[in-house]
Amino acid sequence: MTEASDHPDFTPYDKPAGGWGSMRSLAEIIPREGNAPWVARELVRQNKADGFACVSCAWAKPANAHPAEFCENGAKATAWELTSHRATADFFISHRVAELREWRDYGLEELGRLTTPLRYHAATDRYLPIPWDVAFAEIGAELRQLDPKSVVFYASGRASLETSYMYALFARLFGSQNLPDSSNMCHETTSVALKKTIGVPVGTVKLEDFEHCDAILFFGQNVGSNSPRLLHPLRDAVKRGCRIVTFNPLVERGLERFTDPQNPVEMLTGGETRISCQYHQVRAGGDIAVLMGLAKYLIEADDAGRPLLDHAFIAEHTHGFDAFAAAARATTWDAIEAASGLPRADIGAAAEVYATADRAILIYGMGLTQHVHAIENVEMVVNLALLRGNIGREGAGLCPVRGHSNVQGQRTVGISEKPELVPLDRLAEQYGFEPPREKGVNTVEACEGILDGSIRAFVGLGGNFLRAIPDTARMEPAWAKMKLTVHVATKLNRGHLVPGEVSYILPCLGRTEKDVQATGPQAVSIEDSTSCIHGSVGERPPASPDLLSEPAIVAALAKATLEPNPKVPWDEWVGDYARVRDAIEATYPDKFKDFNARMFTPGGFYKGNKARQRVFETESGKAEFNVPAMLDAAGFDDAPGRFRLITLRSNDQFNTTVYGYHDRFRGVKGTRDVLFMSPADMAEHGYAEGDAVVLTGDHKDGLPRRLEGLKVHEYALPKGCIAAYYPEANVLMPVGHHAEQSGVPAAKSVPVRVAHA
Ligand SMILES: Nc1nc2c(c(=O)[nH]1)N[C@H]1C(S)=C(S)[C@@H](COP(=O)(O)OP(=O)(O)OC[C@H]3O[C@@H](n4cnc5c(=O)[nH]c(N)nc54)[C@H](O)[C@@H]3O)O[C@H]1N2
Ligand SMILES: Nc1nc2c(c(=O)[nH]1)N[C@H]1C(S)=C(S)[C@@H](COP(=O)(O)OP(=O)(O)OC[C@H]3O[C@@H](n4cnc5c(=O)[nH]c(N)nc54)[C@H](O)[C@@H]3O)O[C@H]1N2
Ligand SMILES: [Mo]
Repeated sequence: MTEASDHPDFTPYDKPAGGWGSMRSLAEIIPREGNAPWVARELVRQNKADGFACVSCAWAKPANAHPAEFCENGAKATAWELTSHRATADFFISHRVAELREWRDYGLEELGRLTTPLRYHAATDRYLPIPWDVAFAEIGAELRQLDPKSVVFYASGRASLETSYMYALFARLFGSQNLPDSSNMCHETTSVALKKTIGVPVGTVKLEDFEHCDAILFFGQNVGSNSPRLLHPLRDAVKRGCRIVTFNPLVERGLERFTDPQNPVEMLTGGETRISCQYHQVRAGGDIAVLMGLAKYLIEADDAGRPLLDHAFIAEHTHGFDAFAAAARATTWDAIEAASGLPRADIGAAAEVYATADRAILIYGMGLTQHVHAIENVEMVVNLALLRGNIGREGAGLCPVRGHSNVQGQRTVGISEKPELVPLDRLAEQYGFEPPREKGVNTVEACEGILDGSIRAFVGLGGNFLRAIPDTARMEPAWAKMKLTVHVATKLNRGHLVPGEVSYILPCLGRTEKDVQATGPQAVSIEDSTSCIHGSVGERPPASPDLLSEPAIVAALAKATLEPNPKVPWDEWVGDYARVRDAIEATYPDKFKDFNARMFTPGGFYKGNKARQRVFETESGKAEFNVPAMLDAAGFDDAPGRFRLITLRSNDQFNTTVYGYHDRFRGVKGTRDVLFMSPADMAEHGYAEGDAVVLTGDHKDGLPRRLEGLKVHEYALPKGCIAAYYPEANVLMPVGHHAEQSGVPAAKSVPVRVAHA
């Protein structure tokens, strides 16, 4: 295991992603959680039709699974959940919360699984054990005294469809639409932009499309660390002759080279597949310009008589082409080069790959969604796809790579602050109540409400909200003023350590664990990034006899808070999750037809996607071209001494969960206190490798923000762009610095200044 070290090691990693490196990494992970024998056994069940759905990312799970259908990071997530370490009642009795607040994220979660419900005891500054029934009764009593509009019901994207449906219903029966989700920090940009442009809030590709595409354009998604199982279809596509072009400020190893750890020949011969045929280090926030350049190239070549546009598709299925084409023609290459940081020739070379591909897939991640002008980023991806009819046919389409394993599914079953996305009339009829109709708060609005005192209580279904949000140092004191905080969680994290006036931690089963209820062992379900729904069965004995399942906790909270409603059979639902699935099917008959019968279909069952059929349910009834009002997504001007800070995930973390201190592909071992800076910026600003620096915020709101303790590390980045790890860098991100329209915090270009410490 790699712990933090006073003598960190920076040796550039010269090996491909996958391969022996990932095997060695696995050999490190399993012993570190003290759980060797059964983790290995469980890993074989991961992502299989009769097994459990990985708790890490949301990438698709194939029908014909590999013998080992998991990746290094999925294995870490499983080992993390199945750890033999325990955060026991005795531990909490002997540690003050103020003391634990000094620990790093890594140390807190390394304590292991929570074992018993806890209530904060202010007089001794400790979390102390409490019986479940007392916890539920007290929380219910607190909630009943609060205005429902002042309570936030957050969900991190991991809880199952069954739990999520019950949770959203609980919030609405209580009278609150305040249902922000981790996707508010993530792919909400996708949900807003795709809904507006193609009529569905999700991507259009399925796994089999990767067998037919001729080109893939990759924007701001780090496949090697964050969705490594996607490397298999990518490698197979490249072997078939598919060409991949990548746009990313950092050279990410998984996008460069890959060795398939499941392939004995590649493993033994050291064979590797070069993933990207072109790799363009775009400036952070430069993608609108890149995409405009690609579009301009195609449109002008087509104008000149080379037939590159799919005019039949454009005429039949799209709206707004003329205005967009005019804008692309009018945009100068000088402006495109300045905003993207890339030479015209490079953009032309990429355009040629796209132009000569009969079918292309466009993949993107947080590098596009977390900017002030993130919506324009995604709209530009759509524009480019529409130009060549790359939506709604085999081997082509849009592929936003989602984060948490069920983040897309939570939105599907009603966790949303936006009333128009939820069938409220049907819920009203099904459960005989009048649901709230006004918009609830999203993540950023919840932060604003906590800052101004209008939000009085926070209930969290998983996650680490207070650590994942922007402006963490500003948020913590305001957070502590809330009346009530309740966290349903598997492990202790920093968010729990800033208690409100009354605070509870409710420990739950993980997805890998056996969940036995009145009718016997239960299964749950999740939706992957490609809209396929999978059943999942846990088999390990629970980490503690005192844990409850997430559905049981949600039902008990609801019963303690709400008047009884004969139409909402909480107990029956907890006794048999199949009855929750019946209820989901009744609310969403199109998407979940025969839910119980189909949930274990190998490869998942497909929820369906109209855009894939070229039915675009937009305002105009057609797919929409959009003209961006700017070329730079950053949302602030360049100024002398102002940098664009990219906040990054290492290869050894899952969001705020830090597994260790080894960012293998970036060659960083033993530390996370790193500021990645280009050699050109180091020379210009007078920094040497290892120099200690202070970062300060440089946002137009003028509020003071500061991060100390980082050391400069030379790294290939475009000039003016620097990078540091999330969540440590979140103190520098203003709450007000978020995507317009989607509200996603703009974590991929934060305006900051750097100084010697
Ligand atoms: N192991 C592991 N797996 C995970 C997670 C994890 O933390 N660990 N998190 C999960 C979650 S919730 C999510 S949302 C996903 C996140 O997965 P990704 O979408 O891959 O998110 P990031 O790693 O934050 O950043 C993606 C990439 O964007 C690049 N980038 C930054 N700025 C720009 C830009 O302006 N333009 C372009 N083109 N690129 C840019 C960065 O260099 C980085 O390579 O992964 C999920 N899977
Ligand atoms: N600067 C910056 N900030 C970011 C990002 C970024 O790229 N840069 N990315 C954003 C993104 S994409 C996301 S999705 C958010 C992540 O925000 P969250 O989803 O809120 O955070 P996580 O770190 O995934 O949550 C980890 C915690 O979840 C709990 N947990 C784990 N498994 C379970 C379970 O099965 N049940 C329950 N009830 N709890 C469980 C554990 O207690 C663990 O401590 O962060 C966002 N913040
Ligand atoms: Mo995410």
